[in-house]
Amino acid sequence: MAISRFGYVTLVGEPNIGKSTLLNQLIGLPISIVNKKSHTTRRQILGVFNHNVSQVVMLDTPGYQELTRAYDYKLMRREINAALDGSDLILYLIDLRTDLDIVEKVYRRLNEFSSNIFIIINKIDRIRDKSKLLGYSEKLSSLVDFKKVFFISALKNDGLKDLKDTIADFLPEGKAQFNKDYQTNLSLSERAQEEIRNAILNCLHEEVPYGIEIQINNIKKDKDLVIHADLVTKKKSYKSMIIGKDARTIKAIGTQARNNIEKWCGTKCSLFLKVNQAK
Ligand SMILES: Nc1nc2c(ncn2[C@@H]2O[C@H](COP(=O)(O)OP(=O)(O)OP(=O)(O)O)[C@@H](O)[C@H]2O)c(=O)[nH]1
Ligand SMILES: [Mg+2]
Repeated sequence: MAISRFGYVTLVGEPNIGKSTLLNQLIGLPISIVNKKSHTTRRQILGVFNHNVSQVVMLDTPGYQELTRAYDYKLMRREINAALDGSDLILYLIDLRTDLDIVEKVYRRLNEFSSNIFIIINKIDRIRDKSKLLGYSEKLSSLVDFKKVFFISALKNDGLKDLKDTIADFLPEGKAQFNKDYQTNLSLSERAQEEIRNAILNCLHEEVPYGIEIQINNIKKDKDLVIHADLVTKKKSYKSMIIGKDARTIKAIGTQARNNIEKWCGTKCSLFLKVNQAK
């Protein structure tokens, strides 16, 4: 089908609400890493899909927080604002635990960028008593004037067909801007970096994962993929935690990241990780 509609759709919502899970489901590929810990997505990630007569450019963003003292949040807020700027449609993700006062505040901020806002209530697979959904959405309608509300489970792929159809119909008329095979703006090196970060989030805890910078020093793809990366931390104590007893932690990070990289690149991957302490 020829493409006659085109637009930018931005996913926004508090950390851990399921933005990256939804992006991956809509694109049909694990583009953006998903983790049970908060603050998984650190930068703007773009995924593209064609649906019916539309080409949809979807932007995943770091978790949006009204109140935070996190030292690097300014940077992430900049990423969120950059993604929101120029959106044709904003998908604001919440769940039944999201405080309605916060929804109202965030909604007002989003409105400064666009009045085209769909509210997406995610994780409905967790709600046994479905009547709660109705009560929540009634309260919501009395507070904010959104275009549409959807009840979905991004994890279970529930309600996504309707969402996808509605997004595709909603976008303005326009020509496709990307080749039909184009799926993401992340380079091979950036995707590898994301997988290493996800493995770090799984293998290390509390503040440690957030105090590690990943530098891809060399990436080469012939028949197989070969990656050399440094894990850089400012803290001496973190360095020994990353390595772990008998180098078990760094090995676990390497194995997990390598397996996931191999899943999407479809070839064997040799991954060499080195831990460095920044001066
Ligand atoms: N039960 C349930 N869990 C979900 C659903 N969607 C996402 N999750 C889980 O929620 C956690 C966070 O998902 P992410 O997609 O990483 O959330 P995010 O909003 O991108 O998080 P940040 O990048 O930290 O802002 C993961 O453990 C997901 O498996 C859902 O529909 N139902
Ligand atoms: Mg995310």
